[in-house]
Amino acid sequence: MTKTVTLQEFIMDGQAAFPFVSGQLTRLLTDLAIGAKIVNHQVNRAGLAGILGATDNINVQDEQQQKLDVFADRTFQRILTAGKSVAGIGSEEREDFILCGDAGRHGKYVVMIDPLDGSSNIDVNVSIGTIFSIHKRTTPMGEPLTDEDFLQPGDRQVAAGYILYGSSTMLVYTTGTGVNGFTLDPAVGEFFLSHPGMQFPEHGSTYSINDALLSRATPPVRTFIDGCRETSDPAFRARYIGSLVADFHRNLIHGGIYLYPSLVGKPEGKLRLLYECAPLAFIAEQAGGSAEDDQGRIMERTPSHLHERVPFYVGSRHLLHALNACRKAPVN
Ligand code: P6P
Repeated sequence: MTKTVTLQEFIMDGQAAFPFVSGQLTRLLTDLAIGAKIVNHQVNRAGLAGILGATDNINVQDEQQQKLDVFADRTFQRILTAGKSVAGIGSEEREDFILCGDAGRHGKYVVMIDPLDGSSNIDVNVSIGTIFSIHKRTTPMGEPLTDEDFLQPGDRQVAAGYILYGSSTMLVYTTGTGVNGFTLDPAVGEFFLSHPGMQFPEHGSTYSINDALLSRATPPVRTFIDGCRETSDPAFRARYIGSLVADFHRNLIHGGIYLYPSLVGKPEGKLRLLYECAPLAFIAEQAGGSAEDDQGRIMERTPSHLHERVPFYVGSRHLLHALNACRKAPVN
């Protein structure tokens, strides 16, 4: 039986390939895995620990903050700050970025995080996730962080990943040399390499969109969805969990496309560029897929502010091509 590789061993092997690195990225990835284990423990016992449900707070997204949202946000902040690799964190749950350590003067990296995406599903026991994106700071070490450290295009990400708290808990990430998935063995508290070299299948036949939005979507998106519904391919199916990480992960494994489109009255759509779309776009492209908004590659977008929203179409390359063909078709 081949030895199973732990996440820690995999990260350390990755560092060994770059002998002159400081080890701060290794520490950062390790800290994210620790945060994942702590959040996972609480998510798995939420119904018992009296931490289901919402707080009285409305977050910066104008969404009811769930108790587990707050727990996850504080957990990752505490661990990443203690790790000293991170100068600052931009979180979905917070208006402004937070400085880690001595006013963010030290720490080589900044982290964008959606601590618990899909948290409205917690009370009904549907899979939820954490999404993270890692950039090198642009301001010199020793100087205070500015917004510019966070408002970087996806192409400049050093690493990106997600944790899926599902039937099993997985951590999937890339540092730009492919995508690898690790499954948590709760008996030993370790993530083990379970999905090496993840790639979208050549052909996908799943489309994920909130059907209730379609009447407000643009004609190309409506034409594309009509095509998915009317195709002669019996394998085509609609799957929409309403939890981005879960929908993305299923499509990564089985092939498919997830769409959160621009809408009449809401041209920017719903999903956030910095800590949802850009990290998942990095993973998608590293796994042989595509990730776009209505103008092109998400990875080329330079954010204008921390909580910028963009339309998001991500998944199997051939399905994004089919969507783009609908954009070019004459509108009758
Ligand atoms: P809707 C959860 O709030 C989220 O950000 C994603 O996880 C999910 O895919 C989407 O919004 C669901 O949005 O409008 O379909 O409920």
